[in-house]
Amino acid sequence: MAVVHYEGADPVADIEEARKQFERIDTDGDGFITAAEFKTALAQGGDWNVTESVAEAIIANRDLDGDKRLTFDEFWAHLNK
Ligand SMILES: [Ca+2]
Ligand SMILES: [Ca+2]
Repeated sequence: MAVVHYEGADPVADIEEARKQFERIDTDGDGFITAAEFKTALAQGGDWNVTESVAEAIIANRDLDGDKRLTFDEFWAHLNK
């Protein structure tokens, strides 16, 4: 299973799956996904081309309150677009 979808490619978003995915990406467990955590998660998913600035751009695209980090709500809102 893919760790992260770039553009809401998942047709059936499941909140339990999303939460597990979020917790896997949030490696320090503080409830926020940072660009660094996101980049690491993508690399673990086999996407080694993602640089920190690409990860930051993806985060910025999903970040609703502009704090450069994703909460679960922001993560989930994006999956459900
Ligand atoms: Ca974190
Ligand atoms: Ca945010």
